Amino acid sequence: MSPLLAAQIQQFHAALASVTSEEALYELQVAYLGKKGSVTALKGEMGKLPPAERKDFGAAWNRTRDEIEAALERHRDVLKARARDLDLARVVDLSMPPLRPPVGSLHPLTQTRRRLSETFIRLGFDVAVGPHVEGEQFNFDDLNIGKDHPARDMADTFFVEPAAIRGLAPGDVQELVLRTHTSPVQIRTMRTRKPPIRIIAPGTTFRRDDDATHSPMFHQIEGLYIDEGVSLADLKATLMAFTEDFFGQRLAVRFRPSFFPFVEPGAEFDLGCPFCSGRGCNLCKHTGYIEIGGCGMVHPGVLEHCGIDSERYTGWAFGFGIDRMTMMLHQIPHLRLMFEGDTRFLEQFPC
Ligand code: FA5
Repeated sequence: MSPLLAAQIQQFHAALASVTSEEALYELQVAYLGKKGSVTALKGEMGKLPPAERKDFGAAWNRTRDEIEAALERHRDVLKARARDLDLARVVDLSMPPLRPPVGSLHPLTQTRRRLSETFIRLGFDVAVGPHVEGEQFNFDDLNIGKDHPARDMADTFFVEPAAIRGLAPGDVQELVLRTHTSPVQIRTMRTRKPPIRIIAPGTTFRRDDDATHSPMFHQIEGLYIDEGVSLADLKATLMAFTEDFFGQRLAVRFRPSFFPFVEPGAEFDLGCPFCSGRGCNLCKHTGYIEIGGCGMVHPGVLEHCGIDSERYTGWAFGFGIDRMTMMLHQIPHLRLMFEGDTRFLEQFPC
């Protein structure tokens, strides 16, 4: 190869090694291969050579140009890759943990219902279910709630078209209601099972109610224990064990005498407010206690309606509001928040 061309290649590679930008690379290309570039200028030298040497010089010049062009191309790729890495490093912090795709979670009420069921299952209870649309006999009559009882008032109860219902004699048509409590599941269970009976029945219930702590659609959990020699002391011990397990702390409990036609004696079950430890706060309306629901010893008349010998067996029952317990657990100020389906609210209860 001509020493002139060899010197050009050497100089070019030395200059290329210090090029760090695409602009500088373009300038180098122009300096060697542009119209007035040093390699382009050497092409003019060919005419000055003896004719016999021109062919070899021409071939060597072509090789020199090809080598320079290939080196320029390779260097351009390297610079582009370097710039891309730099951009990535600026935008993406590769040391950060990967983003998780958004995942849904169980509704806070479902979470509470499952926790309640798990707690009572651990205490030896089975889970029983009943329909939302219930006959008046199971929702009211068999629970000693007579035809003239205020609970049957149109103001409280949603009535549905009368029809025959499962579980009663064929052709027995009844007034149907959306069940106003989970207590009809007591009746369904006692009619179909023999003591000892130990069940819980969580489920949806309906009443014509609507304010900050009352909703037309709400949830209760019923508990029922029937056997020989069951006493009020068993009820108290079970509810205390449940409270400790569910709330993870020993809260004060209070039984306030109250009237429900299907229990005797009957009581309201209150819990010492877990937020203020009984000192008084907005959630417990400054009483130090929060009402959870009703309970008591199953009325002998109810046992007899279900074919259970009330001389031999006794039992207790309770019915608690799941929505209220969820409000207590999470300090939710208004019941309606739980039924609006607003994801900004629901996202606060991951599970
Ligand atoms: C009853 O429903 C009885 N069946 C409970 C019972 C069962 C007593 C077994 C004795 C033996 P009560 O109407 O008080 O009782 O309702 C029980 C709980 O359900 C209330 O303390 C409250 O927590 C909840 N509750 C009642 N109505 C609503 C409503 N509209 N919205 C939200 N929660 C409600």
